[in-house]
Amino acid sequence: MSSSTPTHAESSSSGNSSAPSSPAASSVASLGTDVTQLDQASATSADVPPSPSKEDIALPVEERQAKAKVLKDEGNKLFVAGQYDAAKHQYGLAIALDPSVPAFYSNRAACELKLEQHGLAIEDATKAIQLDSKFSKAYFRRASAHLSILDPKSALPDLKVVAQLEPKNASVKAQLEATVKLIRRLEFEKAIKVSEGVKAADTVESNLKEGGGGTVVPDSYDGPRIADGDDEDTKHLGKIDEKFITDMIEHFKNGGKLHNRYSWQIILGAFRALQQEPTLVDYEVTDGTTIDVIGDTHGQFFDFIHLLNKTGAPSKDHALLFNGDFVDRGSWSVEIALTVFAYKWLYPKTTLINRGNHETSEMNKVYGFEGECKAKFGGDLTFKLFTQVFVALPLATLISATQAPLTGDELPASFSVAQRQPITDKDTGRKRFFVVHGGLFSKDGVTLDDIRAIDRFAIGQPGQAGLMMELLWSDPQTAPGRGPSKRGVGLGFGPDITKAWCELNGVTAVLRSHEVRMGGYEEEHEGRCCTIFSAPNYCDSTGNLGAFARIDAQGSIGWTVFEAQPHPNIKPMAYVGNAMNGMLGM
Ligand SMILES: [Mn+2]
Repeated sequence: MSSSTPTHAESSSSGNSSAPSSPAASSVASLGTDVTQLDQASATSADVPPSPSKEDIALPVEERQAKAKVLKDEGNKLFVAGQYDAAKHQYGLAIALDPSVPAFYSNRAACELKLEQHGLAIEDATKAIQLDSKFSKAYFRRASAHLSILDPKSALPDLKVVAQLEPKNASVKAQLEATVKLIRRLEFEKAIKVSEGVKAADTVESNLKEGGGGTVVPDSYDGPRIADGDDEDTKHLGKIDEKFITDMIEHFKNGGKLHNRYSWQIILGAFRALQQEPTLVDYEVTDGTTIDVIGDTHGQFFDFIHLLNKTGAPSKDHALLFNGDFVDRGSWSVEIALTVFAYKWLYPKTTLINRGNHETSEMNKVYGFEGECKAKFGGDLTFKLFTQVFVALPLATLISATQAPLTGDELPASFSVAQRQPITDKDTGRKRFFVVHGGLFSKDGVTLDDIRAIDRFAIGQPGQAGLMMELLWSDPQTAPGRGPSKRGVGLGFGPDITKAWCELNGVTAVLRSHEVRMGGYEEEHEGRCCTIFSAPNYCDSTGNLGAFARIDAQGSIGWTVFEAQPHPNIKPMAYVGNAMNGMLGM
């Protein structure tokens, strides 16, 4: 068993001093110490609104209404303190006692915007508008929710109403204009996509070869340098090594910029490796090796570096799987993308990357990555290059254990059903983990071969429907069956759906990311669906821990959680225009 198994000192209030000997031991310990966070996290994933006590329901009308107002005031305080789940709970109780007050729904919608439950926010804002057709905040929140899920056309009529109701409000006017501009840009991009001749990667490569387009590094450049490739054919592509990556990370930590030449060489190096990979990557965990699964990091570079110190760098016998959403929101997305891509270039077999819903061109236009690329590289060629490379990212990874699993009494009672009574590969009897950014599907019977058959290059962007969109966007729900998505894109899938899918495909558990969990991770659906989120104190405001999973050759999972780190004073989404930022609730 590996001695480099992660510990979780930062999560432990009981001062755990002895390093656990296996992922199994680590998992038990962190379950023991993270109870508070997990309880909070389950509030995020709860689908059922809260119900007030029988006593409160039995109160006379005026007293019930007074009580509802007190609950709303409590909700307001919690909201200001950044406790959006708890605030949402109080507004829900207020609504249950007095469903006639539009502000209760509108305030709950504000919480749902913060929790990225945009579908629910649209529902609540609509209820508020039905109760009061002149309630401009409710129109504004509904518009914000539509914009957040990239439906600016639906946001536009609401913003026009707000502008009419508040004709002197200059920021509303700016937001209306920003939305009209966004609609034009998205339509323009769609129109030119068809006629796009030369691809960004070809342009960049020929620039490197011919020394044009800003690819010559001046002597005054003081950052790390990539050596030329060994022969005439690869000279312009460069040759990466471990020392360069270490130096680059140090340079980034000190606020340094990498010369565009080297950034382009890194992105192309990753691109060549990614293009070779299938849509569903198979990874076997051989005896004595481990793989770490990392969730959303969202441009939080200083947390990302802290995380890498805990996982260790990828190497021949230690793999890292980045499960999507490493860009957007945080203002160091470029630095994270270049680090991940540099490792992909250096260690293509043990640096694995799944695409997230944010590795997509439309999301990048709204949530900051496009603006960050323009600011840090100049021009729009590098963003186009990233867009092209993101299309090459695999959509999922199947991790297979190679040793017999520990089961039943061999594992502590606190282990999930999924671990103690594992569903295994029918042929080998080994545990397998399906790792994907979002989750499962709107129909039954989807097989691993169906996923392998997705032509990700032909589809390009995930769009509004289909297996690719569902892999990137869907979320688990606590209720059985399937339901509409809380976030308004994709769908919710229940524990029965997960179990049936795992049985059909001989998969022990689905490991996914895509949603904040206060404890950094959460074992849901009896452990058959685990959420892993690796951006602690998400957007500098959520107060959550980050986490990663380590899987060994037997297929046992250990969890490590970690806290947010200090970072230079640059806000999330610093590269998004103010008007748009205000509508996205930042
Ligand atoms: Mn996501």
